[in-house]
Amino acid sequence: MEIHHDKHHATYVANLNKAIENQSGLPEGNIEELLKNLETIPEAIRTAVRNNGGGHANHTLYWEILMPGGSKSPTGSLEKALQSEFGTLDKFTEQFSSAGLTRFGSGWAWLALDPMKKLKVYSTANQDSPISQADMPLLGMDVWEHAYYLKYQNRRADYIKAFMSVVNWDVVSKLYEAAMS
Ligand code: MN3
Repeated sequence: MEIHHDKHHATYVANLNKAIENQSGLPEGNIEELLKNLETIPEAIRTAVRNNGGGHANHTLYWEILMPGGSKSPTGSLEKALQSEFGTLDKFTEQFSSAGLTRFGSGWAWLALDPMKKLKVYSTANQDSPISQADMPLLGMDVWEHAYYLKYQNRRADYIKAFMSVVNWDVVSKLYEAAMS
């Protein structure tokens, strides 16, 4: 986790800053604005922004939603919404885990809220962010090998199980409630 944060995430930030320095006319504001408006970004740096900006945003969420000993399961309105969308919480976990397990190569599994406020589970390739497809990410699981290789080697399924056991659902529930209000 230290290497993941201090080396991998830091590299995305450094490369994003390098790509956008001295650029004018970029979407104003924060990283979300860049990712939401990729098509308006000059072609010469668009891929760098997509990869490194996505890398930064995705990892920022990843660190926020993980906490050993955090709230173990969703509560309140998120719990109800997950049950209504997926049937049961176990079915949601199954679908989310499977999205991560079946993503070929590098990418992320997501629980995201679409513009119609519907919960969705899917995966993206590389560092592509749900924000770039107008969705709001609530829970993101890094399934790049760098996320698990040192501890789990090729056993992505074991990493996914461990990941699900340290999700801090308080944070995910708060993101959901803020987005719904
Ligand atoms: Mn990573």
